[in-house]
Amino acid sequence: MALERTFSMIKPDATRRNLTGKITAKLEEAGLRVIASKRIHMSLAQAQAFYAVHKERPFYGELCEQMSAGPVVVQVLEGENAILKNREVMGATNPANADAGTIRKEFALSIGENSVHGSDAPETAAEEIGFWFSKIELVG
Ligand code: RTP
Ligand code: MG
Repeated sequence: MALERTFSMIKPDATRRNLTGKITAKLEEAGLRVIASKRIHMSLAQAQAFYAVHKERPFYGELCEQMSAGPVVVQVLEGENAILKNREVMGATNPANADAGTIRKEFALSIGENSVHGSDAPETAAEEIGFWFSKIELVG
């Protein structure tokens, strides 16, 4: 299979606890390569725009507040089957349901403060990468 790219974000609950390196190591150990990375503190408006797909969901307000409450690390990951592979390393949305060894099992605090985000399909991956990165920032 050809190399695929996906978007990943280390969320404020994880940057707050200084887990950027540990989480990135798990991604790299799974065979994913970080081809772009930056630490940002998004505004509430940016969080609302990024998560617009969830705007009708009951957790939308809380999610946007949490995502803009502290720094995040946005990354682009490259590898074979990167989208699915990243979802596997992340584990289930709710850490209580996440498999042993996954990022969320090891680090997540709750279903909301679950340490990482990862794109769920090729279309959303392209959209989310384009939301935070310009083409010249991707160094594969
Ligand atoms: P993500 O998009 O962040 O990679 O996570 P996901 O696909 O596993 O979860 P999704 O259903 O897309 O939800 C996006 C994020 O919203 C928060 N959430 N809170 N309180 C709740 O019931 C609830 N459900 C979801 C989580 O932070 C989740 O990652
Ligand atoms: Mg999702």
